[in-house]
Amino acid sequence: MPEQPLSTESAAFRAALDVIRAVEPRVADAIGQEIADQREMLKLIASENYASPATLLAMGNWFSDKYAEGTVGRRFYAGCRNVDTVESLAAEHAKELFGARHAYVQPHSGIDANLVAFWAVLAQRVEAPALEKAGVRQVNDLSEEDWAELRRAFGNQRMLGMSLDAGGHLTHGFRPNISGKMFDQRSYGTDPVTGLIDYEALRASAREFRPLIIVAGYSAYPRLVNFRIMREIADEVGATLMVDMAHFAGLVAGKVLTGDFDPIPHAQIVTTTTHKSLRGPRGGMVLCDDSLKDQVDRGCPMVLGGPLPHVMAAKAVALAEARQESFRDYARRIVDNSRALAEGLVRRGATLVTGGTDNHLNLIDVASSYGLTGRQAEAALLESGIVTNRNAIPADPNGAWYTSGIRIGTPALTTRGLGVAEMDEIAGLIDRVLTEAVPGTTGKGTPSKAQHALDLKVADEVARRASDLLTGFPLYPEIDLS
Ligand code: DSN
Repeated sequence: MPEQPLSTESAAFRAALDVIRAVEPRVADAIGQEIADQREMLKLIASENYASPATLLAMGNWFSDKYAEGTVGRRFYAGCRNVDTVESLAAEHAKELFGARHAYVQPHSGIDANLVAFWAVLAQRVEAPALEKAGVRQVNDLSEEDWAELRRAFGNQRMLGMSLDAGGHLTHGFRPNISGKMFDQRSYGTDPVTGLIDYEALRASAREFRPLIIVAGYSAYPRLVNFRIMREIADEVGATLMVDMAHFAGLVAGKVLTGDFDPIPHAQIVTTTTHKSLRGPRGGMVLCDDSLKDQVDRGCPMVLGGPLPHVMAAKAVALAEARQESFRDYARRIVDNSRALAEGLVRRGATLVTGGTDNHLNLIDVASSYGLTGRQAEAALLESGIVTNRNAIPADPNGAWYTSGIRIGTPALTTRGLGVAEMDEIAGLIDRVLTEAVPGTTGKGTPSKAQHALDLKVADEVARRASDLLTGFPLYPEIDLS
């Protein structure tokens, strides 16, 4: 057989690893091991994906060395013309892809994007009126007394966000996060029977609490959110609607979520990460209407350090990819796969929070289905070659650390090309492991929420089957590092 010519991608990554290996071989080895591990594992973490080689390569270059505080054409440093090019490209692609009026692509992560959004709203709704009242243009011109009053006002604002156990996110006003220290937060939950957001309860809570900001969006809610109703409620109580679409941005980009379920036409401000279902580099982004554009553009230096131009370059590449027709097909397949996984699990007797899914994720109630905590289930699945994460479920009897849920998502496996038939088989593998696993005991023989026991033979058989299944769907088939 004649030897296959080396692909461009293989040559590029091999050369990069050779250069790294010459300086610190252990780093090169760890990078090589990471792709080997990812190729072997059945990755069901709902917030992870596999970025394209072009996206990955766009991050490893000289842009990393450049400071570029400010915005396009208005930098605090000289020599930013190439950074301006990639930042403009990323923003243009984002605006076109999502139909947004304005895009700010500098946030380094989801929390950064949320902080930019919170402070943009605070600047618009709290700071601007205070400046106007004092008859000055900027905060440096305020008297000490007026400044002290404004700082008190910043610390005295309210936010309404989804509760953590209903699937909300720590950065939506919870105490361990800075957002909870900034805002007086109240949560909305889900209906105890259906598990769905109860919009009338939310409306009643908003009427009573009168928040400055209502945050919609989630990291573990398996259904759709009606952003038209959320905006109606926000308008009624004088709140700004902010949507954190980090988890489902890929479904918005791929036009699976449209109309009432597309946040862009309804929210004044939308944040996202770029690395989850959107399949870009690790990072964040803010989209907004014209009313908040100027405040959002002050994200750096307001809450961000200098932008990461190498990551903005990769965002531009990934967003260009997401504008291709094939991305719509990808987004549709994510949801088809998620539904197939749900059906396979329910058919085998598992209980899912809300009974199923409309998006990219499912939440298995492993306590009522299998008598396990989330932590035990997560460990048993990992032993069997299936990577998931534990997650609280509504009114979780095991609390936020051990939890009673396992969250599973399909963006990553869909990127590898797995389809609904494979999802049904994976549901069978998950069900087998969780049926066979039993709660363990502590060293003193008392029941443990952390330990579990699983027959090694079962774990091995499942891991082997998972690995065989993945062989038919190679990860990065164009990259050969051997
Ligand atoms: N870590 C992300 C997730 O897993 O949902 C959110 O921050």
